[in-house]
Amino acid sequence: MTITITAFENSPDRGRGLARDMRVRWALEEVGQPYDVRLVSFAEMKEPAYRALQPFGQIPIYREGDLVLFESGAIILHIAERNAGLLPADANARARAITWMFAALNTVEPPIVEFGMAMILESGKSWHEERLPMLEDCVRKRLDELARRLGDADWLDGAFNAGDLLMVTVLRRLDGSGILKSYPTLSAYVARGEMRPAYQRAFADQLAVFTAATAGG
Ligand code: GTB
Repeated sequence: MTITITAFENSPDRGRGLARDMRVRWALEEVGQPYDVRLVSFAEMKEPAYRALQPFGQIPIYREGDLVLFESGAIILHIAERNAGLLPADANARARAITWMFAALNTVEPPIVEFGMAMILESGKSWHEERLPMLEDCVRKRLDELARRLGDADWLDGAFNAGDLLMVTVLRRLDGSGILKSYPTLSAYVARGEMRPAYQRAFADQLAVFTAATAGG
C-alpha cells in the first residue's frame, strides 16, 4: 500500500532537515519502505480539509490506505511496529526503546524547542537577554543528563533503534546554537546517526525539495 507523508513545500529550515517530516522520512528509509511526499503550503495546512486529517494544521501527516496518522512520534512508532529494523524483538528491550522515544519527545525536545523559539521569536524583546540564559540552562541540564547516560556507548540502549532515531533528530534542533560543541559524546552520537545511509537518503530527499523550491531565484 502506498505511503504518503506531508512536508513543507518551502521549509523555513532551508533544507537543513530540522522539520519533523525528516524523522518520518528517516524511519521509512531505515525500514526500506518507499513513500511519496505531498508538499503543502502554510495556507493549505490551515484549511479545514487538511485539519480534518491533522487538527493542529501541521506537517507531517502519514497516510497509508485508509489509515491517517499525525504526530511524528506516533507515526514512527507505527512504522517501527509494522516493519523490522527499528525496534528490538526482545519484549523488554522493545519497551526500553519505546521509553527512549518518549524521553526524546517529552523530556529532551521541549526545552530545546523552547530555547529555539526564544532565539527566533523573542530576540527583540527587552527581557530576551535575561530569559535566554535560563532557557539555555534548561537545555544544558538535559544534555548533561543524557550525556551521562550515554557514556561511551554508540547508542542509548544496545543497537540503534527508534529511540535513537528520535533523539538524534531532537538534538539536531540545536544546530546553529553551538551548544552541542561542549558535549563531544553527544556530538559524536548525532554524527553517527547522520552517517547512517538511511539518514543520508532522507536528508538528500528533503534537501532536494528546498533546492527545487529555490531554483531560479
Ligand atoms: N507534535 C507534532 C509532531 O511531532 O508531529 C508537531 C508538528 C510540528 O511542529 N510541525 C511543524 C509545523 O507544521 C513543522 S516541524 N509548523 C507549522 C505550523 O504550526 O503552522 C517544526 C519545525 C519548523 C521549522 C523548523 N526550522 O525552520 O528549523 C524546525 C522545526
